[in-house]
Amino acid sequence: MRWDLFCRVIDNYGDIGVCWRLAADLGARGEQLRLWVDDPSALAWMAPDGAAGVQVVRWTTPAADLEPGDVVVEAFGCDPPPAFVARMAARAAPPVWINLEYLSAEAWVARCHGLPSPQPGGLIKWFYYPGFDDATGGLIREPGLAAAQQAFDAAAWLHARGWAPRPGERCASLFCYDTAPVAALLPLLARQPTLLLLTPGPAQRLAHAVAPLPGLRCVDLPWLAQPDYDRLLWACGLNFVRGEDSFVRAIWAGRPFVWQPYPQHDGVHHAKLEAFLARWLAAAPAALAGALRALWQGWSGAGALPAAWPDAQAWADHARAWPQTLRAQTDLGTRLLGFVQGKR
Ligand code: TRH
Repeated sequence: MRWDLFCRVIDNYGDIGVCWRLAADLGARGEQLRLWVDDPSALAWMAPDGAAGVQVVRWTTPAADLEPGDVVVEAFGCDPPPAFVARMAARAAPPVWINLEYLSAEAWVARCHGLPSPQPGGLIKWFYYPGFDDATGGLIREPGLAAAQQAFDAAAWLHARGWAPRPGERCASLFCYDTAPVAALLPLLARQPTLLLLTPGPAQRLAHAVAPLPGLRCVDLPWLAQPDYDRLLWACGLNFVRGEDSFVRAIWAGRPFVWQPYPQHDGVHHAKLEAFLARWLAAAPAALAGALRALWQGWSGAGALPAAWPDAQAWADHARAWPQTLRAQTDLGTRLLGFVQGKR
């Protein structure tokens, strides 16, 4: 099918990150996509090699005068241009129109996923919610992911980039918002010899504002292409991630991670955090669940960072085992293709 995927970059990199991830996944399955984006600048580092089947179109005002394809996806309610919508309505068989929403583990997501929203001109826009169970739109997980992870040589990859840990050092990565309590985290990490790989932006700014600590070696990373950022998550024994896309990729990495949800003024990120913690820790041993909950809450500003660190082995076991259930579910790309076929 021919797809038009609309993306407006509001802030940060998740809008384009999620859209690119989805476009590349669908393109690899033989779909033809136009990715409309108002600010494609981040793609220069995120996707320097492009992707099969994906054409990037600069979303200008007024927008390019192109004929809609078979499917229109607007990411995060970004409203395709009115003239484009008018052309959608004018087609004998209007495209299937999807509003791809933000990811949340909250229970209401299952109730809202797949609901229709009638639009002027007789069109219907369908709400598509990613999520963590079969009643939602699922999580992006491209078909080759598990095999690529299995074939990956972490030590060789880190060594080739000059980021190899010294003997006895654990390797950790940090990707966070400006609100993260990095100054309180670093002494906790320094209790064990640690190589901390800092992503550009807040992680580097905040870490460099802390005086050097014995036991902690900080290295600045450049922005990595998405496939290399994945490899970084697979290579590290501990990852701090944020937002939406890096969060999902850290789950698939099967390594211990700490998630910082995108901070929102109304505090709804705390509800998002609690909803995920409830799912993620439901089957975890009680001591581990308590320690992880306190750490994640402290990292997201719902309390102070606890002095006690979760048991490393129990955490590693949980991080490896938990995604197995999710892997047994159908991924988002497959579900979306089925959803669209069902609406055509
Ligand atoms: O950048 P983010 O904070 O994006 C956020 C969230 O999506 C949030 O939900 C949304 O409301 C807000 O944007 C507008 O975090 P996220 O979602 O992890 O996106 C970062 C993207 O950048 C992701 O696709 C991974 C990618 N990335 C790289 O490709 N290379 C890198 O070196 C790094 C650090 C990230």
